[in-house]
Amino acid sequence: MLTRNENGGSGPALPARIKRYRFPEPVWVTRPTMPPLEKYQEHLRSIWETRWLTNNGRLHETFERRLGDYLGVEHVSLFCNGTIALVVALQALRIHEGEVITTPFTFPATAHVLYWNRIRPVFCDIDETTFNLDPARVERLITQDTKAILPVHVFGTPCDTEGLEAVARRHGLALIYDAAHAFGVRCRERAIVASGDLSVLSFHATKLFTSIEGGALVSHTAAQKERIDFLKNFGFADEETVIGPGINGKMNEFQAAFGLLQLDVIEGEIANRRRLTAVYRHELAGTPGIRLQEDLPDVEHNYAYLPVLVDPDAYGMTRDALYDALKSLNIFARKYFYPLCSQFPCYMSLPSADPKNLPVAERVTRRILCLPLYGTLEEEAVRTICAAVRELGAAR
Ligand code: T4K
Repeated sequence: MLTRNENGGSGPALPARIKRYRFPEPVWVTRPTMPPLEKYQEHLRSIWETRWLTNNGRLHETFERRLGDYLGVEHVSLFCNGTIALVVALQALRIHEGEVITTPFTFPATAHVLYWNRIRPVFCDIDETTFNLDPARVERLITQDTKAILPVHVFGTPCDTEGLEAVARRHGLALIYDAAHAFGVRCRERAIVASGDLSVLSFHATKLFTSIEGGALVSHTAAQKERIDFLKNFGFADEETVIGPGINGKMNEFQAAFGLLQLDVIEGEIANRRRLTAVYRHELAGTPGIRLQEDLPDVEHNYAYLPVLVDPDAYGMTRDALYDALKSLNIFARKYFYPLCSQFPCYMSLPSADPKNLPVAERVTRRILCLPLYGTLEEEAVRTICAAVRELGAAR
């Protein structure tokens, strides 16, 4: 039964023994990794001295090079955010009409960039375990209007890149990965962002690796990178030559400075998240109706998110009721990604958006919940969150 909870929100009335798990301060789903303030101040001083604020400054140049080294890829272009990098990725491959097959189980940006490039999104169902596009289902949706496939490595779990590559090759389609969640992920010792024709990263404040706002586009050749770099700067090749209708997608020096410093702390952040993920897995193991993702063989995961699936029958409570109950305990889990992009008013009338075509995505979106995960989260806090999850289910 839904009642008003003690914060005034709607949610289940909580038994007294569960209220003891209430945190005095909000526990957010994520917190950014902050580099040492003094080091950022040093960069600020150099920006003040040089008065070089944006447009391929020294920090931008250094960050771009060091980022490529860290990721193990040769051609990287920095961007102001991941969304504009996706827009430019499509433009770089001259995809501005027809259809692109993508997942509905993602952040709105993935579908919206297609719309902004006048492309019709075709939503394809996902795999039950990875929550990523299923290559066999993708292949069944290909028509003569299909130009590309835009998969997402959702929550940092790698797509079936070999399967998708084979489909793309068989049908002569471009393959652009939305790798917004997949910073640092490696598959059989190879960077996941080296897959496909292009891969896009996001460095938003909520991401594992952040440059406040920011993103990057990984390409395969110097010529591709050059075209991308022109397109992100209004199409300028030089002061008097504009190669095409570009946009302003440049990363500024303040973002680049933040990103550079993140490179020094990212390994520690991933290690902390790996440790906390192990605690979650241990504490929630065997909880009826709660399923966590496992590590995949041959994959170096980045532990960017902690998604759990809530089976309401086995758990005794719906995902929404659990979300509300946790909120009243000051635990701010998030329903990433609910609703599906295919359910947004702007896309729901597309034939591919019919829920009948997307049974797995429809089930996952109603059951998914991302629990708090970030490097500075205390292990004790994770144990408390897990105890609350266990007891909430048992209490029903
Ligand atoms: N493709 C995919 C698959 C994506 O997930 C995203 C972005 C993109 C493309 C586009 O990339 P960008 O253009 O954004 O670079 C957040 C982010 O805004 C978004 O970048 C991200 N995906 C998405 C998954 O999450 P919200 O609306 O959930 O963020 P918000 O503001 O509610 O923040 C969540 C929590 O994070 C807060 O409760 C507290 C914490 N937080 C947040 C901010 C902004 C902080 O502690 N500090 C902060 O500065 O969308």
